[in-house]
Amino acid sequence: MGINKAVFKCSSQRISQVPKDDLRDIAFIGRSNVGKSSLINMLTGNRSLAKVSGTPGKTKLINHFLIDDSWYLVDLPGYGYARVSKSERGEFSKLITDYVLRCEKMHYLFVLIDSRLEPQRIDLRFIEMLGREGIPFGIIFTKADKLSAAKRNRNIALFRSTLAEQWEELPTMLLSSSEKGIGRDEILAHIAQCLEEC
Ligand SMILES: Nc1nc2c(ncn2[C@@H]2O[C@H](COP(=O)(O)OP(=O)(O)OP(=O)(O)O)[C@@H](O)[C@H]2O)c(=O)[nH]1
Ligand SMILES: [Mg+2]
Repeated sequence: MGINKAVFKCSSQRISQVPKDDLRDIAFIGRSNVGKSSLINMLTGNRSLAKVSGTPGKTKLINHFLIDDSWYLVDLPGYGYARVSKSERGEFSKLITDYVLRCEKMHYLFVLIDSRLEPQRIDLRFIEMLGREGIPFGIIFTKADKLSAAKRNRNIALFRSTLAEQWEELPTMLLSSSEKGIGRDEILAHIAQCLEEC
C-alpha cells in the first residue's frame, strides 16, 4: 500500500472533538520524544505534516491526518514526560486513556519503543493496560539508525523475552528509522492488513 494524499484534518483536546465520520484511525503512541510525529511524516512522505521537536512533549493534542480520503493516521501526545506521578492511575493522561480505551474510531494502535533502550517500566505498563483492555496493537522499535544492529537486536530480544513472561502470543513487532526510511513498506503493509481485516 502507498499513500498518495495526506491532509491535516483537526487537533482534538478531548475525544468528543474527533472527526464524526466512519473512517478508521491507525494511531501512534509511546514515550515523549520516541519519534511518533517523525514516523507519521516518514510514512506520508511529508516532513512538515506533523510537528517534530527535539524537546519532549511537543505533541499535546490528538491530531488526525486524513489519508487518501479513506482512513486516518493519528498522532498522539507522548506519555512519561509531563506527568511524573508515581501512582499508576496518574501515569497516563486522561486524554490518552480516553482515546485509546474509549474512542470508537481507534481501530489499531502502534506502540513506539526506542530501540536504544532496554525495556522501560512505563512502556511495559502501557502494554499491560492494552492487554487487559483488549486493545489491538503492534510494536515499532524506532530510531534504528542511531545504534548498531547488534545493540538494537539485543534490546529487541530483551523486550521480547520480557513480554513473553506475560503474553502467550507476542504482538507484531516492526523496526523503523524515520531518518533513513527504514520500515516504511512493512508498516504500511501491516496497516493495509489491519484495515482489510474488519
Ligand atoms: N536519528 C533519528 N532521530 C529521530 C528519529 N525519529 C525521531 N527522531 C528525532 O527524535 C526527536 C523527537 O521526535 P518526534 O517525532 O517529535 O517525537 P514524538 O514522539 O512525536 O515526541 P512528542 O510529541 O514530544 O511526544 C526529534 O529530534 C526527531 O528528529 C529517527 O528515526 N532517527
Ligand atoms: Mg509528537
